[in-house]
Amino acid sequence: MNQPAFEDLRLAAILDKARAGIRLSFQDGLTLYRSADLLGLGYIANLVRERLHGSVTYFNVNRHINPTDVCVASCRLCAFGKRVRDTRAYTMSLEQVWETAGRGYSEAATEFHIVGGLHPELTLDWYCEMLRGLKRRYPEVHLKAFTMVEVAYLAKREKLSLHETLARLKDAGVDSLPGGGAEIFSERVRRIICDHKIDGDQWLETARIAHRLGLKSNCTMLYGHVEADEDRVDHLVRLRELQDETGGFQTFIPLAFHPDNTALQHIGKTTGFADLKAIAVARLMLDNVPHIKAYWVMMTPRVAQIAQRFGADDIDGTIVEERIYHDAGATTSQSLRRGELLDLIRKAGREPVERDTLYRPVTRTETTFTVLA
Ligand code: V47
Repeated sequence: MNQPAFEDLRLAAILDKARAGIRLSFQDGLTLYRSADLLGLGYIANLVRERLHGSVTYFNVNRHINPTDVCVASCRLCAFGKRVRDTRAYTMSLEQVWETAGRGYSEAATEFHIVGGLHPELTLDWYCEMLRGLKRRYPEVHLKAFTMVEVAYLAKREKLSLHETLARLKDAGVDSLPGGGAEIFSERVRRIICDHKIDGDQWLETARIAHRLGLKSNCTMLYGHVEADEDRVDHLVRLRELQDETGGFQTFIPLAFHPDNTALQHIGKTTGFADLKAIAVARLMLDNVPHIKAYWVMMTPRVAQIAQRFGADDIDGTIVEERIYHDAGATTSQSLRRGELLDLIRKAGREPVERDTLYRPVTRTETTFTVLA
């Protein structure tokens, strides 16, 4: 069999395992993160990616909606959340949420991605009414709503179980959950970057219950701050273990820390090298998660495009309006047109496939779409 000449000789054993479909160990994960042989890592990750998805790169036409930036958590990693009394803070009315959803709707979105801060006054009923109103107005649009952190906060405030809270959200219209808020599960690191947030076990437990209720979700890892390689590998292994149990994760999205306007501003930005490595290592360690997303807002469209040759098979979508990364200094645009995504993917030699949130192919005109079951 064709054997590439790796600069890092340790990668040969990892290639053998990847070819044979043998699960990589914690130690393998460390080896991958500590290797500077990016082309070697990319070669192996691309092999796995092509085995799973051939040459296809998935994208979607979606719209982000952030109903409020008011947040009780004050995470050091975050530039988006504001105190309730902060004069810069905003909270949309229900009418504003519904109206925002419709803006940019001419290029018919198949997904609304809805996340916000932990608002101390907004009730579960308010969120359910928001969801019902969206479903009434846009019945075909998939609602990918609320991070595990928001769900757990709502459950605590309403004195309901996670199961009951998720069941009510599902009944009101939640179709799946995004992957945010996982950060890094290590307690040592969480104490520094997000000490008021639920811990890693609670994040995983919320995902477990969502999956048991039949809701798919995504998962993420925030890297490039104060975490060690061991913390990253531990995070990936814990996601992999839950996925063995539930099969509910669709997509993993590595998120590079953006330091601007956060309390961790002294930490530098990640590099393109680190971002591509995060994609490749994820593809190799998460053997049971179907998709790896190179989120173009976070990576820049240029690096997200290259990532399609380093293990990623998804590039996210049109987005229309992004706040979390732009508050933290992202210099990317807020939105890409469908045609721009097609062009980026094709110019990486990949075959673009528009998907809905559950990865079913979509055909469309400018204003309507059909999901192919
Ligand atoms: O939960 C917050 C992270 C997440 C910063 O599921 C930051 O399809 C970097 O989860 N620098 C929100 N990251 C984004 C997110 C996401 C994005 C795209 C697609 C999907 C999906 C999920 O961003 C937060 C937090 O983990 N974050 N602040 C920051 N300064």
